[in-house]
Amino acid sequence: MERIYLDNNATTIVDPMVKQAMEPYFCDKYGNPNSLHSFGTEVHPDLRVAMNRLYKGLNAAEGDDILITGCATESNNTVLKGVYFDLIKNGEKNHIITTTVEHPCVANTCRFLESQGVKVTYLPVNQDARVEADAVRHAITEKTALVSVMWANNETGIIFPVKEIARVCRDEGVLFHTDAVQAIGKVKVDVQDVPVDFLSLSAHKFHGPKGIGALYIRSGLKLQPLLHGGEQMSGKRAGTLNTAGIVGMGLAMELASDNLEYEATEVRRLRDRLEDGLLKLKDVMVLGRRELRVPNTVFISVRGVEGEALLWDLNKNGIAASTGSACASESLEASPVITAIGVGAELSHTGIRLSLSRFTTESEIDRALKVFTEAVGRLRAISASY
Ligand code: C6P
Repeated sequence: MERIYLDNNATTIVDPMVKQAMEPYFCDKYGNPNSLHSFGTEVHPDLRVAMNRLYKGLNAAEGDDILITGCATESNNTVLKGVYFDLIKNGEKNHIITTTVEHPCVANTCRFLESQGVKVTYLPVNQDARVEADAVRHAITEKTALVSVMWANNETGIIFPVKEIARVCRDEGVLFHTDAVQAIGKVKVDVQDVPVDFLSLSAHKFHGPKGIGALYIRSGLKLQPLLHGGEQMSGKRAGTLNTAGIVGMGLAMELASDNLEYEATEVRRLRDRLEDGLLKLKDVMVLGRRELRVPNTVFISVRGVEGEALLWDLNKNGIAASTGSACASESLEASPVITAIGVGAELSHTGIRLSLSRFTTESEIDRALKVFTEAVGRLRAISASY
């Protein structure tokens, strides 16, 4: 049976060009970039190319920093804990503002910081499933050290008004961090246009490899390192550099930028085709207005059908989707994001996230639609609540 992958917000296929570009760094150019001999130094030009691609992809300025990390989870931890050690622990400030719909690597780090005495405000989302800049402005006090609001939500695909929020933070003299994991490769992410102070990303969400991410840090800002050790990355993040990963992430970033137009037109067209087809089913609800979402994501609640049951049926018939974020897939609780959006208890367990990529084809969408429709019919026929 042909399998169809519609879970690209969990992870993406590595672009074959990225895979090929990474290949030499395993058995040929395998030197440690910090070694002084030729095995180490021969990879320096390749790392420079990769770093330039990251700078270009984000439109970062020369003086800005891009720290290489192991993943976005590490990037987000670095910002939140770095700000805690730099500005909160022994300083005047004691307050962080975030939202109720962040990924667990922000939410749970905030909870940890609360256990250390930090005051955290979790801003609720409005009927559009977003947090507006005014709500951020009202929450800022003279004690606020940092605002952390995601660029786009991983479960709903909703894009947050990060440009306005960044401006508010600038006006108020508060640092602004955004988790842009689900925005890179889907919409333009430009750190000159959106004046963020810190921005997190993960390569495997935009057809790069797993185990490599980055943290953008605006020029002039410093953060306590999360990982202490050697002098790699000028001591800002210790640990031997993942040469293959950096090369792969650099190329993946360039390809993501090159494909933004395709994403905005063709991926969006396929997502809309899928969504329009799903909306023909009776008693379904799609979360969030289309124009506010990244082009690849649809989150749909199907009345009378448990999300897990639908996921199981879809998987049995070759369709890979998810009920929410992959890292919470073992929990039978309703997703905190979906609960925060306030769809009501009846619908909170019925959601399915379908997420496309530039590798998704029209025939895959048509087959997925057919399988989904049949699965809903089967499950509703045996549902006690429908
Ligand atoms: N979300 C999902 O299914 P890592 O695992 O560190 O590469 O990325 C973490 C992460 C951080 N922020 C956002 C907005 C994310 O979506 C993710 C990963 C996946 O939604 C896996 S849980």
